[in-house]
Amino acid sequence: MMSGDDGRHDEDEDGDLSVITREKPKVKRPSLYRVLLLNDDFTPMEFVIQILEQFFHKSVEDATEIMLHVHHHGVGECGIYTYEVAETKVTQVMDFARKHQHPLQCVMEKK
Ligand code: TYC
Repeated sequence: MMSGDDGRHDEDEDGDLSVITREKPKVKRPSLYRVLLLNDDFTPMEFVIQILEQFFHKSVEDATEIMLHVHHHGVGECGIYTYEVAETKVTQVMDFARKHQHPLQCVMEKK
């Protein structure tokens, strides 16, 4: 039985404490999230390229390719990150777009 703490102590019939070692190393890969840009009819292409360079560290060439993909297909991937990093990117992009009065939408989805 657990003795009400972290589960690593146990008692035998005499009430003596013993230590139970964990059998499996407790390691978990973090879940990953895609950060996506959505197309709209108003945000300038150059602005989207700037966002991809500034917040996602893309080259002008890669940024242009991603922007055009979004423009033609409606949605495109900017990068794949752990939850907190992805959330930060989405917030940065949405704040920057709002500041410049563009309707650009950025979302995250679990991989
Ligand atoms: N469709 C926009 C235009 O023609 C460009 C654009 C691309 C907007 C990607 C948003 O995520 C986007 N000006």
